[in-house]
Amino acid sequence: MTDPYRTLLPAPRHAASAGGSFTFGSVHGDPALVEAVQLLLGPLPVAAGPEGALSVRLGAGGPESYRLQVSPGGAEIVGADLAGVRHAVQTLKQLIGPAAYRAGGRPGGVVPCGEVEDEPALGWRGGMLDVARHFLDKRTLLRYVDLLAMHRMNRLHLHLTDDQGWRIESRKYPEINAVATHRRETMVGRFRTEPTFDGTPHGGYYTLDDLAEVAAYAAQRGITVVPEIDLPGHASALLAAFPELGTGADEVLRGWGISAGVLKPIPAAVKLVCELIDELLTAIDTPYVHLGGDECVTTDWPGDPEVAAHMAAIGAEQPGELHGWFLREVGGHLAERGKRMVVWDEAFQTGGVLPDTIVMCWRGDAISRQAAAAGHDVVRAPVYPTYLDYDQSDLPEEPLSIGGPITLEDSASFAPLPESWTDQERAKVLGGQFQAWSEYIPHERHLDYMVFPRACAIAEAVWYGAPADYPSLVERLREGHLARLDAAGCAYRPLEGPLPWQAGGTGRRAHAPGNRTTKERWLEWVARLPDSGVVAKATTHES
Ligand code: TNX
Repeated sequence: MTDPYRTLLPAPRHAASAGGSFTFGSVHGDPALVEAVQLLLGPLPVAAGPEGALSVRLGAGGPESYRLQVSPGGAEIVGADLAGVRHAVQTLKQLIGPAAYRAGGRPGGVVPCGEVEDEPALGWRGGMLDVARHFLDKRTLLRYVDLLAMHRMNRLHLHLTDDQGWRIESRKYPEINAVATHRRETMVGRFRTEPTFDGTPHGGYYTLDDLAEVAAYAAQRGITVVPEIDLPGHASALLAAFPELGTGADEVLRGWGISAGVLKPIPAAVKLVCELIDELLTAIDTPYVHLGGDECVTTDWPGDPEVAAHMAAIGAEQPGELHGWFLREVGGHLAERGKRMVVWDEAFQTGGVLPDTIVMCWRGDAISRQAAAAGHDVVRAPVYPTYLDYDQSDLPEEPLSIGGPITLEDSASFAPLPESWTDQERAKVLGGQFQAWSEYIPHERHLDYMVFPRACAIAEAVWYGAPADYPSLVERLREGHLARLDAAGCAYRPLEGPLPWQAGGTGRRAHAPGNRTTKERWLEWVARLPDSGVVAKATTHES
């Protein structure tokens, strides 16, 4: 059997096996730490002393660091903090083997002897799930919390609203639940000119109680939920409930792309959004709220009398300034509640930021570096290679996706802290995350296929702050980690390619190689951005 200390993923900074093994069935330590261990390992009985038990305590070390020592007479976890203790338990589970991920077993197990010392390079390590384009059941979110925690990640970014659906209950405005949370039907395949639709309604939303449950479950596993309300663009769903507050949309969108459905940047819209955020914050206890700010079509704004009047009132000359104004207003509301706003990088260019705003950079290294150089904390989310909605290979069996490919090797090459940057710029990088946009990810099983194992590579890159060693990553997946994912019930993509039932076939899910975003097309587009005004986009991707 392969030495499990050699297949840990993310690979710890130091791991070494010794001979022999330790069989444990009890835990000892401070009650709060014992409780954290039991939550992750199951209801282990509490031992009177450390001998023969898994003992746990706090000790010195950097944030989230831990030491795990396993010898025949016992195992000891020393975490610098609660997060470090949890990471140690996740490492221990990997050492126990796949059985540790199966439900219904006895807590505890046999662990080979050895030691691990470990510490993350970056404090923001996460994944984004787009639950707006296709709704994911609450239980799926709970399962993704477990999958992220397994990879020692600590952020679950939920993209909760977009043109195609609003996924947050409002008790104050029930018309949102009634209207904004579902669409009549969904576009079939990829199109440019003449879309066809499936005729099947799609929708769903989380009650505030559901969101509170997900956030609490995540917090118990060391994961902070970062909710996103994407504004003022990507707002068609909200506008279906409040048409008077927007331009360019009157229904929850059925197709994809950049839509003209945007909120008017006026005080009445700010007021509504702040009320909705206050409701959301009753459910989710988080230091961060993501306000979106991406892909906003501002071309209809000057022609709208209310917007024009407001432009004049605040002395704005360009519609782009209103984009910044709107986000700063809502951001100020968040600041009053002690929350930091997070925005996509367009908002950095339009001035839609406050000094402590976190800029989540999706359009590549150059914009990330500019935001860091301007003194903003930055979260790295570059399309290439963290967008896991793109194909994983050029195999014709790959199912329909938005573009690609972004291979496992590409994801492993993710450099969150580029060497060409100055130390000061690198110091502004909080971390990075993968993105699972869901236009072409209709359900949980396909989400697993798209996200894993590329998320394993991203998890390793953000843990180290440097690209993963690809040959070693592949070896560890083959020799140990894929079996853990199997046991956890994760329907990942095998390294060789899709299983027969994961392939696109020749029907609606057929690979569409001629009609995709390729890396070349995407890089060309990004290169034109600095001169394009960015935030204003007059046309859509596809329609
Ligand atoms: C760009 S990234 C978007 C999303 C799409 C995604 C598809 C960003 C801030 N906007 O609306 O879903 O591309 O890959």
